[in-house]
Amino acid sequence: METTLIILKPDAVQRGLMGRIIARFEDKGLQIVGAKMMKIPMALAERHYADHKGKGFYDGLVKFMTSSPVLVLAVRGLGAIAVCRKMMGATFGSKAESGTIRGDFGVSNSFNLIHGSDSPEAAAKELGLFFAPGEVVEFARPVDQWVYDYGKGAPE
Ligand code: IDP
Ligand code: MG
Repeated sequence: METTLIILKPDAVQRGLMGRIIARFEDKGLQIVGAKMMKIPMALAERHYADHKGKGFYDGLVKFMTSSPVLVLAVRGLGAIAVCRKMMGATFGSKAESGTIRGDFGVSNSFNLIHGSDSPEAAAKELGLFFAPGEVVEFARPVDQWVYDYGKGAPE
C-alpha cells in the first residue's frame, strides 16, 4: 500500500471541481486518508517545487499555486502513486487524454487542476511538507475486502 500527495490546485477549487475530482479517486477504490484546505505560503510552494527552480515556468507556477486556496489530500491504495498519476493525465491540459482529470476538465498547460507525487521519494517528501504527524489518518475500511483480493493474505 502506498500513500501519495494530491493537491487540487487553485483553478480546481475556484471552478467548483473538488467534489467531482475526489469522487473519481473514491470511485476507483482509493482511500482519502488526509485532507486540508489552505492558502499555500510562498515558502512552502518554493520548497514543494524546488526541483523546477530556474525553469521558465517556475515564477508563474509559484504565483499560481499561492494565489488562492488549494485542497491538499493524502490518497492511499495499492500502487496509489502511479494510479493517481495515470488518472491525472499528461501535464498539459491540451494534451491530456480524455478520461483523465486534466483531459476532461481543462485545456490550459499551466492551470492544470491537480498535482500528484511522481515517485515514492517525492510522496514521502511532499506528505511531510503538507501534513504534520497525525494529520494523515490510517483507518480500516471494511470495503477493502471487496476492493482488493486478499486471497493470498496481502492485497492484490
Ligand atoms: P506534473 O505536474 O505533471 O508533474 P511538472 O513537469 O512537474 O508536471 O510541472 C509542474 C507544474 O508546472 C505543472 O503541473 C504545470 O502546472 C506547470 N508547468 C510545467 N511545465 C509547464 C510549461 O511548460 N508551461 C507552463 N506551466 C508548466
Ligand atoms: Mg511533477
